[in-house]
Amino acid sequence: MPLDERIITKAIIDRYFEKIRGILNLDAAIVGAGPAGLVAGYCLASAGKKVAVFERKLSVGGGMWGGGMLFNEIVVQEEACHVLEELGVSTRLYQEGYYTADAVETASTLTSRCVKAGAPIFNALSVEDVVMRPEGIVGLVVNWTAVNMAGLHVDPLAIRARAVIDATGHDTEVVSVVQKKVPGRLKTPSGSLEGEKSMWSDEAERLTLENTRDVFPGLFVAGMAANATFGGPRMGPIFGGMLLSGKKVAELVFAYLESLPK
Ligand code: 48F
Repeated sequence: MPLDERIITKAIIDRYFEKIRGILNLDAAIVGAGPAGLVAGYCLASAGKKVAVFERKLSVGGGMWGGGMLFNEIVVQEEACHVLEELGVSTRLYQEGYYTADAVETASTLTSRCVKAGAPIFNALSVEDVVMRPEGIVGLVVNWTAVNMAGLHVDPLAIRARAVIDATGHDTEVVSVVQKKVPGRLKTPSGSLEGEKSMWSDEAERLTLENTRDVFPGLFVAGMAANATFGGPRMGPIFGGMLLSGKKVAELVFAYLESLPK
């Protein structure tokens, strides 16, 4: 069969626009395709919610690919292994309580399960602001990462979402934006972003789960962003807290969506 470049071009344009037109009105928008965001996307889409993930980089998977210091293995504690098993990632017992997984297998499998569950991922798109109404956050403002990198003066576009999840990791970018717009109004002890503390794996993993919650009307935090928002420490290359946080935020957002008027 002779190939026609015009059809190839049209196929890509048609399919992309079909995909992006389908997510202009979401139940939940997830910012950041790291472990927390991917698990949240998988869980919410599996529960029947209309959800999409927005990732600034071309590659998805966040901080998983390089394991610890580029040794591409990750550690997961026993309590979180069931999340990897549910999603089809192989784990190996290292010593009692500690399991390891191949970082590349983990990143690629979580990505695949998220998309196949029905949560499309829009990569190379940066979330630069939120859409706000008196009742809270009702969407995201997005632009091409390439536009931002080039410093081009180009207006962004907006996406509606009944709930937004900040899963941007250490950057905590959505919460930072909200803090600038409405200073002192976050549901944190100080009303502001508390900031991430130095490494303490055990405490950090416990707090990641505890800190996974709503932080402003319509805005939830998950993963490392939850600790940065509420002042928890970093944990290094142990990923159980991220996986459990993705699951927990999906449950919280599901309950929140169910509580909203239809
Ligand atoms: O950093 P990341 O993997 O966040 P996470 O899911 O997991 C944290 C761990 O990787 C590790 C750790 C513990 O094990 O401390 O760091 O909490 O993924 C966050 C993703 O968000 C993207 C960023 O490129 C990364 O892939 N991101 C950040 N800011 C934006 C964004 C933004 N403004 N718009 C879109 N994506």
